[in-house]
Amino acid sequence: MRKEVFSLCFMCSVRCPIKVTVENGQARWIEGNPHVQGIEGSLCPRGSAGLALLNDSERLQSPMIQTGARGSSGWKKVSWDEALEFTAGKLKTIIEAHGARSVVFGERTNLATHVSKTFMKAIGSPNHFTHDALCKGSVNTACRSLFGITDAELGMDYKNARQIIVYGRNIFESIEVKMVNAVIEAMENGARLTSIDPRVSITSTKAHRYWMIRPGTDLALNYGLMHVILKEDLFDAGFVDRWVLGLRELRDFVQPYTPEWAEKETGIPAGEIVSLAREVSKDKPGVIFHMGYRGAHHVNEIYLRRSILMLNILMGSIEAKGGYFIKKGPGEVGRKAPRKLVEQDLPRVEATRFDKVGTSELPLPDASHGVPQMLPHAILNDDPYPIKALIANRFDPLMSIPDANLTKEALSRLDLVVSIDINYSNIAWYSDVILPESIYLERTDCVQQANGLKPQLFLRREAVAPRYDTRPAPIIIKALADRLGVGRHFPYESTEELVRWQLEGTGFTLEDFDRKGFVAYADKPIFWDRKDGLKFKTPSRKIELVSSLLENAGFPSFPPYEPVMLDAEGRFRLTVGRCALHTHVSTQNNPYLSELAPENVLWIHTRRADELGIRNGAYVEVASGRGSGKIRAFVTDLIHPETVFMLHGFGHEAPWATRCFNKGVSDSALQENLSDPIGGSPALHDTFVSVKAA
Ligand SMILES: Nc1nc2c(c(=O)[nH]1)N[C@H]1C(S)=C(S)[C@@H](COP(=O)(O)OP(=O)(O)OC[C@H]3O[C@@H](n4cnc5c(=O)[nH]c(N)nc54)[C@H](O)[C@@H]3O)O[C@H]1N2
Ligand SMILES: Nc1nc2c(c(=O)[nH]1)N[C@H]1C(S)=C(S)[C@@H](COP(=O)(O)OP(=O)(O)OC[C@H]3O[C@@H](n4cnc5c(=O)[nH]c(N)nc54)[C@H](O)[C@@H]3O)O[C@H]1N2
Ligand code: SF4
Ligand SMILES: [Mo]
Repeated sequence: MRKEVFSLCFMCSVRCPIKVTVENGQARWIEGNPHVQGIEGSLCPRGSAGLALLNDSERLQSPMIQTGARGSSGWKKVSWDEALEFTAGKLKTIIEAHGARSVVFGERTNLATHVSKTFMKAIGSPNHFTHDALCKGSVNTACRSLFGITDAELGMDYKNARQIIVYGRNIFESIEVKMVNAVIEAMENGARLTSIDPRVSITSTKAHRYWMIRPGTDLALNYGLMHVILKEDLFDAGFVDRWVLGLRELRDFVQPYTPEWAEKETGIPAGEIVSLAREVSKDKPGVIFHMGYRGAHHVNEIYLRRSILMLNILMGSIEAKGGYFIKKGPGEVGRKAPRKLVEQDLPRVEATRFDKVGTSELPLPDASHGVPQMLPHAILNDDPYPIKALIANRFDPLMSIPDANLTKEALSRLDLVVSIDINYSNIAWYSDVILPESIYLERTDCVQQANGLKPQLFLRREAVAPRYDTRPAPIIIKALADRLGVGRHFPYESTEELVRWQLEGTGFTLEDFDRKGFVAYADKPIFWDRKDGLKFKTPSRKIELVSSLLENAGFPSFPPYEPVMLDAEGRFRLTVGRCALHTHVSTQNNPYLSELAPENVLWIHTRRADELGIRNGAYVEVASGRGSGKIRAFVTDLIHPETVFMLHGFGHEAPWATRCFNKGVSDSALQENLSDPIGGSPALHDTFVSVKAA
């Protein structure tokens, strides 16, 4: 028997719509959902490698309990009952002795995040966090400081853009399939792409204009651009007059930051800065200065992200065709969104969070996500109180929080580490108990509410029965809740039942997704009236360049620029990123992908390599104040001499993931655990490393 199942990819969390062809219960083929505009059959290489994940004999196959020391191969295969009893028993003991707040649940934001948030509320702990801050916390805070809404509520109309400017946003390698297709379409229609990156990424090779910027100096470039735009009155005066507060203050502030000044800091010729400002202003408002996806580079990250957004504001490219738009939800057309479990009437949890978000120490990061990189500090210092247990779901703190050695030391203090995962990830390997999740092709998931110009709902559907003894996370979490006496908040036995509960009141049914894989609340794009209809959520209801959010918390809206210094010892700034063949730390053991990209290499400039006697392809030792490793050198002119670059996600430590075990170096082993204390992101590019021939 042959069937086609519409679902959602989860080889990364972009969640592209897919169509899975299933024959006699076996998945045979995956392609992009042909009915979805902007996807039309396309998929990225990782999406195609989903079949290899499904058939992978090295992924997690049953619940496991560690019988030896943590991080040893003393794993015992156990039944679900035994694993759940063990986990719930330990949690009960910990909660009785130290209170519910001593339990932390961390996860990559996913469709079932409302389930785990409900679990934490039900047991009475404030300590749920998502990965969000690690990725783009400072982008989130920057958006709230200007518009009163988060980055997740903003979209970009790439397809109709005339100018796209990216600051390291590596569109063609750090992939969202819809965005790739839309940018290509825009370029075919004449849009111009400017790529600013200290390294010639694939995106840079496709750009009309490429600037090899000095690493860490993008903020200086933006001050220079704003100087020209304001001096030459190149901005959208109508839009700014109507919607923007603080133009005069911005004008005064950027006055000293001339393009000649910016050239000295960035290495980009003043004349080129002036010409970009003039060129883009001719195409306004169809201009996208990309706010970034991973915005986690420096300790002052929020100011870079604000400056990028301010350039868009000056171009009037907010709620404009070919610019940014505010995403519309079901409420926009008078309809109801799918329900979430957290909307139940649960008692508020008042305790301070482990990361102190919302206190005077970290007042501004988004408390609905938290700040994960604070976890090691909290555990090691019992600050604000003792933490005893961690449940990690679809998240690997050992590779995704900078300074793996520090994180490892912190985890060694915990009484319980639980992972809900699909692979022998580093965190699974260092856990006491593993609760294996069914992979995305084997499970129905919670509804995806996709707000946008047209609000829609998507659904991940079970395409094939689980190959191994695994379960969907909402079922695992409910089983734990039952054992902890809070099961009443989880009114379902299967994820299909949970979806039906979510859809009540929306006017849609589970069966409505069968036809195309999605349902839509509107047929036409909804743009608000730029004259009177824009709804910003700042206190003034306008765009606040002078930000009440920042200033009320005691932070300046426009701090003077501080120059990026060269390292006194001549070391390199470590920069990191992704490639098209891997997802973060998840896919390095995939049978197909590991073959195509088995290890990471260290990009290093030819002159610097020559000085150090390093040859292309030879092993080098790379070391920071926190860790070191051996990695092959990639000697090239295509990177700025002040920086070295490596892919994130290698250097896995679980021996049972044999294809990626010990291959390459983990960036998190080198990086220091530093943060932007205002925005909330870690500063992943503020570590210096030395490099020598190995
Ligand atoms: N050092 C360093 N840290 C970083 C970054 C960096 O570049 N360098 N990048 C940051 C960014 S941008 C992000 S978004 C985060 C991402 O951080 P993470 O979310 O930790 O990374 P992922 O690789 O997406 O997923 C982590 C885990 O999810 C598991 N997994 C995959 N699919 C499933 C599933 O269906 N169910 C379950 N239960 N588990 C699953 C994988 O096996 C893996 O162990 O990391 C951030 N941290
Ligand atoms: N294939 C693939 N696609 C993905 C993901 C994945 O894991 N794999 N993950 C998804 C996620 S969660 C994220 S956050 C996005 C990340 O997507 P992007 O935000 O595009 O980020 P990175 O891949 O981290 O790329 C970082 C780039 O910044 C450059 N860079 C380094 N220092 C500087 C600097 O000082 N200035 C400038 N201008 N550039 C600099 C680096 O050279 C690199 O090219 O990708 C998403 N898409
Ligand atoms: S970008 Fe690739 S891996 Fe990520 S969801 Fe889309 S197809 Fe899957
Ligand atoms: Mo990310």
